[in-house]
Amino acid sequence: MAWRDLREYILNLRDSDELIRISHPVDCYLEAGCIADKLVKKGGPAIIFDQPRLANGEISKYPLAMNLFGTRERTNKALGVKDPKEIGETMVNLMKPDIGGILKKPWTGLGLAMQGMSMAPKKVRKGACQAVVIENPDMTKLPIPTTWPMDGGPFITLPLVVTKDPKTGQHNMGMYRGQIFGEKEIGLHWQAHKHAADHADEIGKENRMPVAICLGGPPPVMFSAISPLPDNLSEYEFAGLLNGRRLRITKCLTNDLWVPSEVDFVIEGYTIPGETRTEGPFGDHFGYYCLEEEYPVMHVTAITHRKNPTIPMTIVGVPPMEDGYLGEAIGDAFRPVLQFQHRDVKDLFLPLETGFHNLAIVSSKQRYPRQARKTALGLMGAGQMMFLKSIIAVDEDHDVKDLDALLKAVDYNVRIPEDLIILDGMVADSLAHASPWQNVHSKLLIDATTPTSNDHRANEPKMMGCPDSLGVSASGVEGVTKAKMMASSMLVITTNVEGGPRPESSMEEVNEEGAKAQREQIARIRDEIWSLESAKNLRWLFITDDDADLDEEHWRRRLLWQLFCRFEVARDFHFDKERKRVAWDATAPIPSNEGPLPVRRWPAVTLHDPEIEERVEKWMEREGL
Ligand SMILES: Cc1cc2nc3c(=O)[nH]c(=O)nc-3n(C[C@H](O)[C@H](O)[C@H](O)COP(=O)(O)O)c2cc1C
Ligand SMILES: [Mn+2]
Repeated sequence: MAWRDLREYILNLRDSDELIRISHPVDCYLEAGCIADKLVKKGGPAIIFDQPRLANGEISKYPLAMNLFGTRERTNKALGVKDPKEIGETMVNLMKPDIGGILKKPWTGLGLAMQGMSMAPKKVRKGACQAVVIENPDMTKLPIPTTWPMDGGPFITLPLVVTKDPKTGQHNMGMYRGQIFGEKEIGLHWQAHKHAADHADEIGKENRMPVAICLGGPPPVMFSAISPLPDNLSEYEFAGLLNGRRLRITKCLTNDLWVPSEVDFVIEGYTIPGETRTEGPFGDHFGYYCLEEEYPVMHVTAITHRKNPTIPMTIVGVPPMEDGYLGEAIGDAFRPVLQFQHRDVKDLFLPLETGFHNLAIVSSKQRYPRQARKTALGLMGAGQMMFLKSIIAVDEDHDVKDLDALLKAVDYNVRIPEDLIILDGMVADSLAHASPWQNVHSKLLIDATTPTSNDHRANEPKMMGCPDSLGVSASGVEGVTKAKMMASSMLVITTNVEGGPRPESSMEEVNEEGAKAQREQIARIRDEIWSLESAKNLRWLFITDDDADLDEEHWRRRLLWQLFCRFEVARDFHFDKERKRVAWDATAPIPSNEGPLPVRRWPAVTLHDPEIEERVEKWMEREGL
């Protein structure tokens, strides 16, 4: 079904018992976010705070909604699909009309044409979003949550940021968070690789750049803003396609941008080329606070809204979180498109535990030798997959979502060093705090496929594993807190790095002495384990901090997060002398410039304020949530 606006979706959630409303005051500062986090972790309902309390103690006039897309089912409902792959299949059909088929059965072509037509946005003179014009625009009056204790302030976490290409006039709508700096200033976190940053670069030094931030609106419009669309497809067209209904757009009052008419709020303004301000810290979806950086500032010139608006927001942090469901839906929706462009991709999975960009598992056709590697390399250059840190290629019939199967494939098939390909000095996500330089890191391709029968490596002898007793011997090594065999050639150990970064605080200053001691400690533990008699065939040694408990129920999910978020390929991946074994150091590193590669500031993990968390948990218990 097509959603006219956010209200219609919210009413639907209410009618299907997927929504709770809270009528007592709840603080936008930390409390609302904590409640939303607890709910999403339980697969709980969406929530509307009818009395969000602002920083100055006043109750905001506008309700705040959170967790609107916090389960797989709700995300599908918002998108109007049973499975997001339907979206990709429609796109592929539009990309390759089957002319022969259409000639035989012309009505099939009609459906396509209708879908194509729903893509063109429609200009309307007055949008619902302009029903009310706020007299003296003041961002601090909107219920915008501060979600984590060390955040630099309140952040708009579900903004639809509209800009236009200064040359072609084509509009772009991207979700880039906005930090509230004051009544009329908002930090705009568009990363260098994104379309809005491209527009900002092209505008030239003399001209102000018009910007609008929309909030709310029909869910498919919101989804469109996060979709990794090709450069030549506008989010407005895609929103029409998704919603099966042409997107209505309306001209802003104080600049010449056109914005979706049915959104709940529009914040209009401009940026001044060259003007930046320190943005952050912000607890982000890797489960860490994003490092502070310079970003442009938006100056607000008008705020308008529809009648009875709702402001939707989200909280991101240690996965699983709401954005994880959105990300999974993106993965499912765009897989058919990717497969259309990359014919060898059988399936692809980006586990939400690793923050998506840190790991992809791709199953590939492998008709000729090394085809899977070619596939994986192709993906690393495909759109936003440029941000990937590591990619594991597996056989065609491999279930990419099956973690046990993955461990088995790596254990049985990966020969070291032949099956490890390291690409140095590549594009990194701006959020990748483990990367040695901002926006630059190394990538790891692990080929875990079975060689084809015509590969010169086809008949290599089976590799040996280690005895189970290795786990016990490794626990005896000084400095090892716990050790566990993960597969016959894989061991994980945890350790405590004296003076190392702690989850609850960031480390801003370099500490060369501490960093050197850490490197020596890891090297010693690694070498002692490697020298154990039973470790001869230990191809993989994972080392991480002991804030991960290997005996805890969900230890594998936790480990996945820790191994991929605390690790930089070029710095933390070590081969033994014969290059037959590797150690993967995922201990949080102490900042330093004198090691083999720099470690920048190291951020804290997103953790709730303990007092607020306790209060929220008690309240939830009382409410039976
Ligand atoms: C909740 C959420 C928050 C996001 N925040 C940011 C952000 O602050 N900066 C950014 O560059 N991308 C952010 N993204 C990712 C972009 O929205 C995404 O890459 C989008 O495709 C960019 O659009 P563009 O290709 O038109 O630039 C966020 C995504 C989600 C789901
Ligand atoms: Mn775009």
